[in-house]
Amino acid sequence: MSNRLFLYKFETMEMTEITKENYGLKESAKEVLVNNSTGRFTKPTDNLYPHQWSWDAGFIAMGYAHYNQAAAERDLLHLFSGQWDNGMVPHIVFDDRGFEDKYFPGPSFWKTENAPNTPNSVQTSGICQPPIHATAVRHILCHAQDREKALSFADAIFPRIAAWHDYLYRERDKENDGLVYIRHPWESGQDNSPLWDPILNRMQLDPKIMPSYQRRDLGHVDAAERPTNLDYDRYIYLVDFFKKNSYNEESIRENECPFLVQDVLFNTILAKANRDIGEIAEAIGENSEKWFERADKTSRAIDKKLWCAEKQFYVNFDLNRGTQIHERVLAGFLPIYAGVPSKERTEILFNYLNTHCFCHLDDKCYAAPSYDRSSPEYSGSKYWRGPIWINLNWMLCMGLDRYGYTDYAERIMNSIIQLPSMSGFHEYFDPDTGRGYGSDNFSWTASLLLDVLYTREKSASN
Ligand code: 2M8
Repeated sequence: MSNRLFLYKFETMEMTEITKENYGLKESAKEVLVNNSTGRFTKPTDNLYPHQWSWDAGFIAMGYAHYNQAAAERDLLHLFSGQWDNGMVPHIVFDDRGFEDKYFPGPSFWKTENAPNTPNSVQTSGICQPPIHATAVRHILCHAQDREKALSFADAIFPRIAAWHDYLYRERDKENDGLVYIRHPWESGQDNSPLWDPILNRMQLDPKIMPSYQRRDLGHVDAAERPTNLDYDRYIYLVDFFKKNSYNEESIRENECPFLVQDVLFNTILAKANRDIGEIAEAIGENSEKWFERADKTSRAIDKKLWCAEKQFYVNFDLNRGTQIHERVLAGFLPIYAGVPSKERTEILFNYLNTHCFCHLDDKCYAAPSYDRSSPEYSGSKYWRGPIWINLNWMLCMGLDRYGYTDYAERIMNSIIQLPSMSGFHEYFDPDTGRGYGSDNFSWTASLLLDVLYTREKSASN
């Protein structure tokens, strides 16, 4: 452990106290997951998100993997029960109780049952989210309490994950450059990130064709912490556009989908997941070559097409305009999570991360905010426009560790422990005060905290 870890004092608690508190914290985190479990899957939180979300399921499995392998496997199998015939894993698998009064848009708005390719007995949304699932399955294999069972689970889910990745390369990489596109901000998982402002602002909506709808999220969380109504109009317009195109990828493209983006984070997660499915393939005696080749191809493409030489940062690419989108969001550092950049490029990135714009090691800030705090649009409490998100920081931590920036990685791990113990298991946190925002009892905040605690315990006992 580095000296800095011992020197660094949290605002309210020292490291020794954090260690003492770990047991209680672990039990509280497990309780969050127990309370969010429906018996068939674990929802992100009660009320605000009453269904199963795709990348949440992956992050939730990372925590379960250490102590409740059965729940990790159950959740992923439940998610894949909603997989479409074309391989797409939908971003929401709806609870069959519908909960239309709690969550919008629910199954009656998506109406995916009218589209070809959708599963018969499970209701789902018609878009996807970042493909973290192979990484979650590898995590289960690495931390299995019952290795035999984990191998047979991996064997069973392997063809489904393979079909999911095949879908992405077949349907979403039309330029065959190794980068897949997303077609809705929700597909990125970073819903109202400033990344999407230029495209959403360009969308002129015709009120005559806008469907009427009622937001439900504002009944659970303060409007100041959620996307605006203007954002929501665009989200819903896009869903309606997909529905009118029968969720057919080709016609969505041919009819000029206004939102087509090669997103850094989505492709980074895909590159890493390809490597992980390659390792799963090796563990179960399948051919791994194709997956490692895809990992390399996507990594090279991120490093080439999504690197902005002028800004010295990774940025998104707007396929409709044929231009990069220059926004300084935390996701721009995350190619380090998939081992994409060279050491030299990583040093450039680190020198920017380690400033007041994000979080300087000598500052009294918590983990890294989701958006450059020197930007005029930055807000410490508004959803994906500044607050700390535990999942992004967890990936950042893996990346920093991989390139040897261990002091910073430990600092982030400490914050992943500190923030929930100080403010509760919130969805996101203010980078300066550590105050929690959004929903409370949020599953991936709890599960990734559990992952950090168990991983630390294991490395201390080795
Ligand atoms: C948020 O997104 C959903 C739409 O998918 C919403 O606001 O209704 C995002 O934070 C997303 O990343 C997350 O997966 C989802 C559930 O936690 O909530």
